[in-house]
Amino acid sequence: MSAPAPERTLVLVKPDGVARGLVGEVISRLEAKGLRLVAAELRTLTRDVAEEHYGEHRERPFFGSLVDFITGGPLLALVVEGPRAVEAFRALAGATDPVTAAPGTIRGDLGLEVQENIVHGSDSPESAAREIGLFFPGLG
Ligand code: RTP
Ligand code: MG
Repeated sequence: MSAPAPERTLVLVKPDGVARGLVGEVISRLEAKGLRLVAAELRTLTRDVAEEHYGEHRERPFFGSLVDFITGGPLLALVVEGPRAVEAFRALAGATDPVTAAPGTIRGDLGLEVQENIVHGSDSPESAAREIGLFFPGLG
């Protein structure tokens, strides 16, 4: 049986992760897993981009706070590639709430706050295509 075709996902090291100096830790974990970096850029999001990125949560009570947080400082945007990269990175990241995320995951090992949960990873190949287009419009 042949290996699945490589897939891409958008990973963000959120502003809390950058401020805490966890960029190297996150990149080490995904590279050790076998995922490969395709693009990387440190940037501070505009509210327009943040609201589009998290548009699915527009009606949620935490939306305003989430946009404040994600635009509140520089984040590291990464495009990562590998077999089943979307699922592979979500498994590395762990559950949304770091308190209940499994030990061994990025959130489970490194976080305590549901909003400041260090990383984002696209939740499906369709989301990945949309998010990569938003963050890196020049990418193939
Ligand atoms: P992400 O999109 O950032 O990868 O996280 P996720 O799929 O695990 O979780 P999602 O439900 O998409 O939530 C997006 C981000 O919103 C913040 N959040 N805050 N205050 C709250 O109850 C709450 N719930 C979610 C987190 O930063 C979460 O990652
Ligand atoms: Mg999500």
